[in-house]
Amino acid sequence: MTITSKQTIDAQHIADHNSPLSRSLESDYQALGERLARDGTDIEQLTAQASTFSVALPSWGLGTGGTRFARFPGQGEPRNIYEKVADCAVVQHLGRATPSVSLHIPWDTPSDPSELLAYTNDLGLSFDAMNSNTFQDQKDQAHSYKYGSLAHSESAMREQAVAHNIEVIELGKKLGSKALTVWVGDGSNFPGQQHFANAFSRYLDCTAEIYSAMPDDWSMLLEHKIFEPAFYSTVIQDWGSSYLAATQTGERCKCLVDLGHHAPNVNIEMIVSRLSQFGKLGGFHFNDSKYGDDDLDSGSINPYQLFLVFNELVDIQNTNSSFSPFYMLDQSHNVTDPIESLIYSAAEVQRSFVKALLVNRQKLSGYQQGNDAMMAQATLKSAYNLDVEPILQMARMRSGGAIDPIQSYRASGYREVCAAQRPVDASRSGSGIV
Ligand SMILES: [Mn+2]
Repeated sequence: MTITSKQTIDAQHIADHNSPLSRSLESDYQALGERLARDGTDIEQLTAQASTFSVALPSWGLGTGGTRFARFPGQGEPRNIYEKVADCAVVQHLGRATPSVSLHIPWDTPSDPSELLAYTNDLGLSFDAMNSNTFQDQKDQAHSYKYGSLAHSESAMREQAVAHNIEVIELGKKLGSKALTVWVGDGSNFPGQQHFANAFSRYLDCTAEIYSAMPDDWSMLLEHKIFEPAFYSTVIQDWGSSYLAATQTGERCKCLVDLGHHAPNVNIEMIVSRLSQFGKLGGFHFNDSKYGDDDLDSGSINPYQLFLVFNELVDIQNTNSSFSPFYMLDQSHNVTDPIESLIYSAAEVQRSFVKALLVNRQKLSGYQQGNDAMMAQATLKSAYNLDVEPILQMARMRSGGAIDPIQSYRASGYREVCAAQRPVDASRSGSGIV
């Protein structure tokens, strides 16, 4: 039995699993170190930087997701926020890149915040940005969000939505959070249904009210989305609307970019650059997609795009040391074990970060200045094409994580123990959920 009473992976299990793998890792690491040294790059410095990288886990990402058609629940799914945090701890203890949890309210509202905070800290985790929800109705809610929330035509709905966001801030203060992420489903399904400017004005008024309720050291993150649940127009549709809203609202109100919330083929890395150039890039939600807002695992479809996004983020970091956006995985795990997907995805995001660190920016700048398109793109590709897996493995092992976290997780028997301790909740097994 490798599960402790706190339902996590035993450190000894990880060490035992690492043991037979460490020799080949040392050898691979040395070979990569020699390869990098030829270009004047110190592998130890890269490994240290890889170790500092972190991305938050979404509290809703630990259960099995679904489409609008169906959801097929997995075994041993977490049934409450404590079990979700316990699963987050497993992801972190094995992968060592995900030390915080981003809570969704009211899906994961704790009855006793201080007890949840103590439990979470005890597992070595903290809380990241808080997420409000005014895109669906809750039981016994006075007013419906069917036709919107912060941009609703009626003041009663707007007031209710503002009050909810302020409650989320108050809860977040008790949990040590420093940011509120606001995404609204407001929009319209038919031309003429909604007056674009009036709806945006109502949204801005409400956002200002929420902003004024935030502590001085908090950030407000506005997440835009091109479509869904509204199909014709959304109030915060694109990065332009998001930038206008963030600028209007205040200095600590910034834009959050979710990889899946754009029209097909949009140049997301350029959006990253534009927003940061004007001090308005506040956060990022990582996932991947083939067709729309698919919420597939990060790097599973277009890893080069993920690299190009990090190429911009590293470039920004190099010129602005205070740049520290809120990073979170925002994925729906429909056919995989969510713990495995989150471990793997966090490593994919971390991999893109490390590869972006390898870009020879001096050379790139020279090629850009000289309009050498071929060599400029080849400079990016040479960083992208390098296999940095030994760096990720070494960073994990040195911080107590697993060299091969997925296999270590499978060998631990954690899911089997959860399956026995957490019977399937029949009420959550039928319809799909986004
Ligand atoms: Mn998102």
